[in-house]
Amino acid sequence: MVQRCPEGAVQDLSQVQDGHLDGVDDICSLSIVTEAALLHTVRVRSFRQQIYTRVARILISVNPFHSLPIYSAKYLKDFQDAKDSFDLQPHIYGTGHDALRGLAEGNKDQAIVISGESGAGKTESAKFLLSYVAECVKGRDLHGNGALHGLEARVLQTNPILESFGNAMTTRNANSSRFGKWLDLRFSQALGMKGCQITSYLLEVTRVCGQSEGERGFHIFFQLLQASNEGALKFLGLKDPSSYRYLKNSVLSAPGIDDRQNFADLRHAFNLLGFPEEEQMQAFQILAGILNLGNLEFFSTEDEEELRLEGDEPLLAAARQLRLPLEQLRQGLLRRKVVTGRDAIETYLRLDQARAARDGLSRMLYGRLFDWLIQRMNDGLEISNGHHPDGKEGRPNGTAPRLLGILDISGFESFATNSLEQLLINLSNEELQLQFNEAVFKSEIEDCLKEGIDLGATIQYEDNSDVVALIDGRGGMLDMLDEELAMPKATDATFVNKVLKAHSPSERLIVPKFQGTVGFGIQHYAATVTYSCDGFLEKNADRLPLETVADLLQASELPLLQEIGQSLEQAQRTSSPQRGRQSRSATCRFRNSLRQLMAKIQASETHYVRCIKPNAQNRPKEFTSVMVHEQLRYSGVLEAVRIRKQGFSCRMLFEEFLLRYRCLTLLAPGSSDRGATVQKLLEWAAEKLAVPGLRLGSRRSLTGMAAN
Ligand code: AOV
Ligand code: MG
Repeated sequence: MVQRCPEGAVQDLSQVQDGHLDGVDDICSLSIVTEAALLHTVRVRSFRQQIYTRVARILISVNPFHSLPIYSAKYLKDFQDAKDSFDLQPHIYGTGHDALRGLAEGNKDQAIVISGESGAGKTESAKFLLSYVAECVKGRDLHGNGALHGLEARVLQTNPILESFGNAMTTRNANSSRFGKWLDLRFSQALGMKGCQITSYLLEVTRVCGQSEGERGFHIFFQLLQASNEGALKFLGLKDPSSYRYLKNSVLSAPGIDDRQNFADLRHAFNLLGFPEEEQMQAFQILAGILNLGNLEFFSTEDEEELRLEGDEPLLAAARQLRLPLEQLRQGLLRRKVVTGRDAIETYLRLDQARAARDGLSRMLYGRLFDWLIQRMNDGLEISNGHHPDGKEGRPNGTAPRLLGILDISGFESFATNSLEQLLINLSNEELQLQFNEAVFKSEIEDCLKEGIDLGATIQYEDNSDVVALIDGRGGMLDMLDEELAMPKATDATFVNKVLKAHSPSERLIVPKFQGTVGFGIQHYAATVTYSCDGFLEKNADRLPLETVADLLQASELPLLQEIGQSLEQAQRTSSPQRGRQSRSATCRFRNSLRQLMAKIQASETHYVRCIKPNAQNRPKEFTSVMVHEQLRYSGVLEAVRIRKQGFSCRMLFEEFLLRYRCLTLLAPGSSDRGATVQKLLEWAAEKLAVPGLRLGSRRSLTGMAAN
């Protein structure tokens, strides 16, 4: 759980001054900004159902937990028609407006980074943004008949598919995204939509085989079980959730989630995106196959010489749904080849190995199915070719597509037990926070320094580069985890010992209190999280669940499984042994994709949406000040306000300044040197008008940075 500050720290409303009480649109317009004023403004506004507040170009969004009438066609039109989003109330459509304007005017690609803890409203924000963008650009390259043209409508239909397969109920959020996504929207020069590519990050496949108390498996399983009672899906032979080991401990229904309706929406989306009926059925068969695989149980013969299956029914059902040769599946699950010298002998797996292989196969099938869905959607959303949005290409001749990226990743997480998945999710949140710090704070300080204005100690922000280095730097935790792959005797415990030895003492690394604990704590930017490292090595090695899995899947009668089998075989063939296991490790792949993502964001003009969860119970009209304060603090919003104020937010070129205030030069005659004239004017203003804090930059590219 995120650490909270004491209630008293944010209750001191004596800090809130007159004129602050009415909840301004843009926090930066307050004359004096205190933490209390910021918190108060956000609170007043959220009770007025004004869930959005601006901090310059950062948008704060407080989850209302009930639907609001602020996303109607009227709102859409108002923003579409607006010249400047700042002319209107702060709104997520305003962020969309700014990004589209950036695309239309500038040379840079645009990125919208949405962050916030689990349940804060990131995914909903991403959906509102996407609908806004789709509506704004509809028909621009065609003849603009007022309806959403095919591509824009299809891009919107990726949501029901991604959410059915990638979202699940957690204790934090009934519709929690269990993967991260980056949408790369591509536009022509005339801002007509030309394509969309989805990149996904870290689907939480462990959820397929089991869930923590009070949680649910992926929505799609429950949708399918409901729908398979009737009509076309009866052939799947599915029963109720209690019949399946993988769903037995799941909560059955998620509040606010209508599985039946969502399944209808999924089918509609599949059809609209051009998934043929046979392919849809194959995807459902794979899901049914996974549920049946989960019911396989093994036992050893008394002499422990052999491993057998307890009852053939689940195996028969799994083989039937996956269209796999029965005996090949059975043998694949029970035996493996051991190479000794030149000979290879077949042995039975141990009981625990067989169970791990069964679950590994299920997870792999689900993960590959998800990747395949995204690949198929991307193929169908690619209109023109010749450019792939990998972020490397510039726009040299002005004709290449313009890119707008929208990022919605899993929010910062801290559960009762945290594993490698949480470490990687939290690392991605750390990297984003670092990027935000660099974009907002460092560049501000550097700009001021260039002008010879030393902000000294006035600007302090929580620099998290040391946490990023601890986890992701050279010789950091993840490097060490990869190194363990090459060590024959390595265990999770040896890994933890090495980490503690190499990196402690450190403010960021917390050594476990009890000896023998295989884990450590990390003081993240948002909170301290304790990680249990059991299984880190195995997860990182990312071994194939069965040696024979590529052959087995290619023997299936389902073309989709054959395709997955072929891609597995190809990956095996192309992975070079010289580069070693480390280059294939799960964390290595993740770190590469994270680097690519950060490079894309860095190369873009970035707009930030900071989502705030106002209470832990997901209730409307409840605002827990301590919780909100903490989120405003760790997300850097408080510091962003301060820096804006202290960092001399008003800037003008000498020429502009003199043009605007020419009349004053009559009162305070200047010299031929523009800088000197401006300096004189400022001194005159400071004395006569009692305006404090006007300063001049030494490089004279600015008139100075006039405080407030
Ligand atoms: P998340 O994406 O930030 O969590 P969601 O976007 O799924 O959070 O929001 C959680 C729930 O809050 C939604 O299912 C809605 O019920 C409600 N909600 C969010 N934003 C709005 C809004 N603008 N208007 C009305 N209701 C809203 V996670 O994926 O768990 O990190 O990982
Ligand atoms: Mg989400």
